[in-house]
Amino acid sequence: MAIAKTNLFLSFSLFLAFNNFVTLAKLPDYALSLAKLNDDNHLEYALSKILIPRVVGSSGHRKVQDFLISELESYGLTVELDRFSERAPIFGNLTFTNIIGKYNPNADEFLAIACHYDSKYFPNNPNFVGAIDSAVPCAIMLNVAKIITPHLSKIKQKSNLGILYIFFDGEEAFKDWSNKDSVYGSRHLAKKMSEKVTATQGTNEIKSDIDRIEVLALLDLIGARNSKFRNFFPNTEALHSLLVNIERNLFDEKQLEGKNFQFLASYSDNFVDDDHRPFLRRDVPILHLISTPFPKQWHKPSDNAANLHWPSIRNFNKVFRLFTYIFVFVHDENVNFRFKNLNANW
Ligand code: 1BN
Ligand code: ZN
Repeated sequence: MAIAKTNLFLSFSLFLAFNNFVTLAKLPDYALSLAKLNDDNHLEYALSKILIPRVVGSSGHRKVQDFLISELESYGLTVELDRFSERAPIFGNLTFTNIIGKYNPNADEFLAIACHYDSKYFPNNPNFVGAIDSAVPCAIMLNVAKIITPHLSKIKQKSNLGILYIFFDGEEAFKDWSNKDSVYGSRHLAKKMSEKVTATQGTNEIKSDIDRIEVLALLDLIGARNSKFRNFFPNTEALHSLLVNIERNLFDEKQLEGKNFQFLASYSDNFVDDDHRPFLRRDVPILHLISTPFPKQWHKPSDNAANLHWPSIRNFNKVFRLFTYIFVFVHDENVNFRFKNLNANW
């Protein structure tokens, strides 16, 4: 009980800390100048390299894997591969590879940002490219990492924080979505991270790698016209409202295209299964950035380049770039989103 109270108190103070920040009438200057640092050519280039059929085990999958690794390395991030084999329906034994780009790899705590890079297998459609699912989220993650990494080193951190850019493999079911036929990569990585225990610098506190994740922001189904991203978890509500606030501020500053607000200050208790499940089960706080209702092209051949809505992609990209940078900027040792979700239904 005492522990629960402490956690609740810490979460509440962080909530206030972020809310104090987000209630600022204007974005601070550092955020506004970061909003202007666009590299849309890179965003389009990254997407063009990922937007090919990339079913696990295929030549396209290997090409995308190589591209992600070489990009992350070129930004100066430390790249770790989590490679393993598992049996899957239809395909039998498959090799899966999670790719993790690390900023400040020896930090004590991490902001984790994730998406999946495999595309879904359709027996009747070998050309399926999964644009919103999830080539666009992968391209956004690369673009954010490329732009903010050189600027992060200029921040005088109040605490020892790193960033994990996680590209999960094998999110999609090969046959029918079930607990076993889905999220192959994230199940493996969550288990591995929970089994690796290390001592914290300075305090010598023993902690698993998974408990060092302060929040896992999972990006999925991004890039369709009129997308809406709601808040799914009460314990990360402050972070979701930071996104809402950044978007409104950028709109006021005329830094966004069009008038479609994508981040809705509304709560949904409809759990959407995805790569976060194995982390959630281990109490990792989650920010699930998936558009609901699902865009109409979800798991259809029309989930391709022709149906992407670029203003929405660029706007999401900019809001999320600022969110990532601000998280590091305002972060201090009191950050703790780990309190139990009430009324959990997963
Ligand atoms: C998201 C994108 N998902 C698969 N591709 C997860 C999911 C699976 C969501 C089944 C709803 C139902
Ligand atoms: Zn999918």
